[in-house]
Amino acid sequence: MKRILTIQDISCFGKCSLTVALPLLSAMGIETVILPTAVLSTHTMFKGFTCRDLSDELKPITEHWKKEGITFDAICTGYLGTEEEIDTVIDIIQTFRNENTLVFVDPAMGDNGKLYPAFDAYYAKKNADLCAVADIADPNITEGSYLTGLAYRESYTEDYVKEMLKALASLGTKTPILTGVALSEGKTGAMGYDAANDEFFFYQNERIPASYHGTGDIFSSVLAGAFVLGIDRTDALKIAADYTAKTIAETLKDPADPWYGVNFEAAIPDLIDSLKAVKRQEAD
Ligand code: PXL
Repeated sequence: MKRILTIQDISCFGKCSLTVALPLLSAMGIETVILPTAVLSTHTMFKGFTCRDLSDELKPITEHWKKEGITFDAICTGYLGTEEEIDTVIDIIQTFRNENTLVFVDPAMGDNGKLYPAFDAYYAKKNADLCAVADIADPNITEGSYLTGLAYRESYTEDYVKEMLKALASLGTKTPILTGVALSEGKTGAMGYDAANDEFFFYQNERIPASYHGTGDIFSSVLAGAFVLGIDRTDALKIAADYTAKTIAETLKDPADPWYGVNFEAAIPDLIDSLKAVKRQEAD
């Protein structure tokens, strides 16, 4: 069984970060080890959320793991809290990585041209250091623009996306993947760039005109899981994008759909079916 370490916060209520990563990766048949960086009452889109930073716990926890000889096939990071925490996480990655470890970074810090309320430009710059040690990093266009310094654009061409991917690769990320890439009317997709082979890859599906919190975390968890299972990169994008779309579609079925997160639970059987289908196809 593959074993993944996921490092991000626990927002107790709100369906994002660890409360989606753990169930989804487990459902994908991957042993999932969690390292909570902070515990919040809710995610930061609620007013008045509480937050207890757990940075001081990260070193003692990981030192214990090291003594126990615990290893990981992949290390994934998501929403982190502070610049110091990013430094600690980079240390943890360097301590546990070997030549076979997949390091997957989701530099979660903003959307729609803006950083989340807790972050500023210094935090964004620090995230670029984290992306520098990543095999795969999957920012959206907003995050990509903060990471690379390229101007944020709401409408853009394929050349802009490719330029941003190359700029992300020059930070050090081996395979950057930009999410929320809209290149045709009514579609949304993700484009990746394999810097070593100078190859782009792309998958898009129908854009559902609704936006919910936590879908970026869902996409990243499933994508990281698919890569760690050794699934081909374009199939991995398809599995993650189609599952994320399905979670939104399930949410929209409910007339009292909650704004704070999606009904990812109802779509888990679809995720498992799509994994089985890809494995059957790869076996043929
Ligand atoms: O979904 C990203 C995320 C994760 N964790 C916390 C957040 C957010 C986005 O706002 O607030 C605490």
